[in-house]
Amino acid sequence: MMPRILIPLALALVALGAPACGGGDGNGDGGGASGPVEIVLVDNAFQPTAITAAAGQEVVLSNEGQALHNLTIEGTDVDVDVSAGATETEDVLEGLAPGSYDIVCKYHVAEGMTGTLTIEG
Ligand SMILES: [Cu+2]
Repeated sequence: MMPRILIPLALALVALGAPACGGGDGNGDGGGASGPVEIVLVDNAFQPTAITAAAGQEVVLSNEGQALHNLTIEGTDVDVDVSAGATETEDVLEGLAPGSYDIVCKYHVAEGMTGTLTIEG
């Protein structure tokens, strides 16, 4: 009968489709609320610039640049510095209402280090 063949195949497909090992620019779209959302800070930009997260999802901030960077979420109290080379896990999204927010690095706004954060309801 078929199940003995189909079950390993299904597991293989799940493994291939898991976003955890890919990193980079696909975050938010398929991951649901499991695991943190990753934001990379470089000189001088957020990667990606458009970030989608679930309410309360943890955020991993990785500063891969040479300069001190920052995540400020406009209209909220969130204002987090990340030293050059540092990676920090933050629960800054807790308490944020679903919606769209502008994010900036307060040190490099003039250099265009801005983005958008969408909190899904
Ligand atoms: Cu910056």
